[in-house]
Amino acid sequence: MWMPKQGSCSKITRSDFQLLIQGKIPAIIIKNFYSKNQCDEISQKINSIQKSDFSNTKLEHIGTFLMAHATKRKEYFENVKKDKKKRQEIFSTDIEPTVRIFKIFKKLFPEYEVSTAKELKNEFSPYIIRIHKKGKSIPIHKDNVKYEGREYKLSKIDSQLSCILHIQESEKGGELIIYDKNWSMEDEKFRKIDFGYYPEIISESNCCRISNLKAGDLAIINPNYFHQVTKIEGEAPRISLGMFIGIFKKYQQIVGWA
Ligand SMILES: O=C(O)CCC(=O)C(=O)O
Repeated sequence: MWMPKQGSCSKITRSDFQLLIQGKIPAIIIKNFYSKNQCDEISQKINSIQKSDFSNTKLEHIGTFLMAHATKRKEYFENVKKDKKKRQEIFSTDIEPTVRIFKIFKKLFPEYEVSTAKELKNEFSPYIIRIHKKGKSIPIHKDNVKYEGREYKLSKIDSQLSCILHIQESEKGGELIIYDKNWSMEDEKFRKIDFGYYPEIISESNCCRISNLKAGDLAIINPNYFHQVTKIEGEAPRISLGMFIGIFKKYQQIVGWA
């Protein structure tokens, strides 16, 4: 069975990450990475930012993400600087997500330097918060900065992981499905014009449906494996924080970005 490795931070080992990178397990799940109270505090701050944002009543995310700026480098780094104040409003220092998530990697990969990705003097976006309301789903897709981010030095990493911190769960739906299919170039013929891939791409693949994720849980996946999020049902939005992790073996560097 293709099953996630689940446990508290102290139960996760370096070899679990090797298994994830090799596609031998679909995910690493760390339950209660944040407490329910911490998630409530974060959700309230996100709600107040949403309410004060009169320009966009359908705010679906807070933060800047690289793949929306694959060819707009200057704009990307400018937006990242502008977002800083909002990030500080949402997270007090003791629950700052880069500090918490990087700590996992610092412990398991002590010979590696761990930080937010930088290019020259520019810092990448450290994470993105997604606020997905009723009816929203994320189609079958993969994330691969080596292919999609060729304009950035980040594309030279050896391996990419994706960390998803759940801040508020939806009442129903919003499940993460990971397919046992690693993207390769020839899969591009199944790519949709806007975003994602036609379902034929995974028609013969086993999958792992992760439906037990609650606020506070951290899911780590290998995003080069096709994955999707099912339609959100019920009134409560699904709020999650996403951060990619890149591993440069040669430089013994681990970097985070969104
Ligand atoms: O929110 C999730 O569970 C997965 C998000 C996602 O599709 C991604 O990080 O690429």
